[in-house]
Amino acid sequence: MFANAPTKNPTVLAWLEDKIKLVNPDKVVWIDGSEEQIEALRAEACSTGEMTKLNQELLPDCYLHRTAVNDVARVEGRTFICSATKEEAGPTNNWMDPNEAYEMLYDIAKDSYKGRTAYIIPYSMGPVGSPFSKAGIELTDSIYVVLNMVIMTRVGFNVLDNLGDSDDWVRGLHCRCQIDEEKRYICQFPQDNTIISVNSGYGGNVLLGKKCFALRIASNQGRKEGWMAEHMLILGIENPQGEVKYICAAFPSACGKTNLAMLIPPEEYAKKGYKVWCVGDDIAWLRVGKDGRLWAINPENGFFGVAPGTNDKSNPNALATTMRDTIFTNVGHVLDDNTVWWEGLNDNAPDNCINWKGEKWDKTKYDKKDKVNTSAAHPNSRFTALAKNCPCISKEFDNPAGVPISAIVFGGRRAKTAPLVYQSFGWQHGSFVGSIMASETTAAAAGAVGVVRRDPMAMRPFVGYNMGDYFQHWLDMGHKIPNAPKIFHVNWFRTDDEGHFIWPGFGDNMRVLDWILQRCEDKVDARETAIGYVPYAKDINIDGLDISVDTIEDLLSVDKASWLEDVENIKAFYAQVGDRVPATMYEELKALEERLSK
Ligand code: GTP
Ligand code: SPV
Ligand code: MN
Repeated sequence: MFANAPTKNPTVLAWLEDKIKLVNPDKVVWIDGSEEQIEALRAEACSTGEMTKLNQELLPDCYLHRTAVNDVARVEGRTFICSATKEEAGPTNNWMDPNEAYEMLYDIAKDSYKGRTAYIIPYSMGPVGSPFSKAGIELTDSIYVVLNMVIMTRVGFNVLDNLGDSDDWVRGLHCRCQIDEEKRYICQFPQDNTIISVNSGYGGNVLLGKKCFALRIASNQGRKEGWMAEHMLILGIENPQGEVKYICAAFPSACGKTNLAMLIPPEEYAKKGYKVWCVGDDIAWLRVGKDGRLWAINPENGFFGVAPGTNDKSNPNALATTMRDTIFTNVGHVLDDNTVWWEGLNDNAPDNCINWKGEKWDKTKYDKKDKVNTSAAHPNSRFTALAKNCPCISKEFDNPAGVPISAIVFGGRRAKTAPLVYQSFGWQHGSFVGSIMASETTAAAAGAVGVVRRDPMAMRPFVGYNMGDYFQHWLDMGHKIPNAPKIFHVNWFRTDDEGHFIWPGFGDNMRVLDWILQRCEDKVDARETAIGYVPYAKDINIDGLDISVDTIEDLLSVDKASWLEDVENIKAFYAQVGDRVPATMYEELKALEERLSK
C-alpha cells in the first residue's frame, strides 16, 4: 500500500495499513506540510464550501469555517480513558474497557472514508529533536483538521526522519462520520499511545495533538517517565535590567490563559522598561533540568484561542496575531467587507452578518442570557493562529531546552472566596492548593455554564489516569526538583454585589505577577493567613489605577466562613476521587481546616 511512504518505520506502516484498510478511503495523501500542498488543500476546502476565503487585503491568508451546530465544544461526557481497568482511569474520568471500545469504534469507523480522502499527518509536539518532544501521526478525513494541525503543531516529514524506527509515537485516528452526537466518542488508550475520535469536527475533539495527546496521553507518559504535562500557559517577564523570569499558570478552559500569556504591561510598567513575552498559551511540558530547576516547553506551534472578548484593549497581541494566516471557527461573517466579527471585538455590531449557525444574524435580538442562540459568534468560537505571528512571541519559543520556571500560578473563576492572590507555604502545600482549585464552568465544554466545580490544577477533563495518582505525581515531582518554583493562586474574577468584576484584570494582572516575582526573590513581605501568604494591600502596585487601597484590601480578604464551606466541598470532592487521594493531601486539608477554625 505504501510503495512511496516517507518512512520505513515498521510500526508506523503497520498501523497505517491496518487503519486505512478499516476506513477504506478512495485516496491516501501524506501531508508534508509544504506551502504548495497546503495551498492546494485550502483551495479545495473553499471549492466545497468547507471554508470561506476572507478579505485578502484586510486578512491575508485568513479563512472562516463553521462546524455543525451540534458540534461546537469539547464533549467531556463522551470523552473516555480506555485504560486496562476502571480504577486506573479513576472516578473523574469516563472509562470504557479497551477491547469493547476498540470494537465499538472500529464498527463506527469501518468504511467511513468511502468516497473520501485519507490524510496522514506526521507531526511533532515540541521542537523536532528536542528531548522534551514527542511525535504523533493523525489519520483524518478532514481538510479542516489538516489545515489546523499545520498551524497548531510542527508538521512535516522531518518528524518521521527524527523518529526513525522508534515505536515512541502517538497514534491518532479521526473519522468525521456523520457528526452524529449520539455516536460521538473521544477515546484515549494510554497503554497503546492511541487516540480515536469519531463523529466530531470541532477543535479539542479532533486536533488530536492538543488535549488528547499533549495532556491526556502525555500525562500518562509524564507519570511513567518522570515529567509533567499541564494545562498551563508559559510567559516571560523582562525587567528593566533585561533579565527574564518565566511563570507557568494553570487556569481552566476560557478562564484567561491566552489573555495572561500575551499581556501588555500597564503604562506605569512599560515606561520603566518591563516587557512580557509569550512562550505558550495553553499547554506546558515540564522537566527537571540539570540545574535542579523545573524547565518548560510549549509543545504547540499555534494558538487555538477564544475569539469573543478579544479586542485591541483586552488582548491587542492576540488580535494582531489573528490578522494573517488564521482560521476562524464559528465567528460571525461580515458580508459587506468579507471579514469576521465577534461579540466584544468592538461596538460596531454589523448589520449584514451571517451568524455562527450560518443564518442571517439580527443584532437587535441579542440577549446576554441566551448567547448561544442570539450571538453572531458562538461563545466558544475560536481562532487558530500561528505562534510566530504573535508580536510578543518569546525568542525562546523554539528553544529545544525550554525555559526555567520561577513560579507556578493556579487560578480559577470564583465570584467569591478566593482572594486576588496568595502564595502557598511550599511545594507540598502548593500541590494541595492546586488540588483544591475550583472554577465556574464556561462555554469551552458542552453543558451548563457558571456552575462552580472543583477542577484540580485546571486538569479535571485532561488527566489521563486516576486523579488521586495524579496528586501523588505532583507530590513526587516536588522531591525531584531541588530548586522548585514557588506556587501561587490567583483569582481575577471576584465580583461585587451587582455581579461586576472588582479587579480590572487583563494588562493590570501584571501588578499581581510583579508581586509574585518579588516573592520569588524574597523582596517583599507577606501576611501569613490560614490559606497561605497574602500580600499587604500596599504591596500591590496601583499607580495609575482607578482603584483604592480599600478595594485591594477587600480583594485580598480571606473570609473564614466561606472558606470553611469550601472545605466541606473539598472533602466531598476528595471522597469522590476516592482512596487514591494521597494521605498527604488529607493532612494538608486537615491542617487548613484547623487553621481556619482557630
Ligand atoms: P482555553 O483556550 O479554553 O483554554 O481558554 P483560556 O484559558 O486561554 O482563556 P482566554 O484567555 O481565552 O479567556 C477567556 C475569557 O476570559 C475571555 O472572555 C476573556 O475576555 C476573559 N478574561 C481573560 N482574562 C481576564 C481577566 O483578567 N479579567 C476578566 N474579567 N476576564 C478575563
Ligand atoms: C480548552 O477547552 O481548554 C481549549 C480549547 O483550549 S480545546 O482545544 O477545544 O480543548
Ligand atoms: Mn485550554
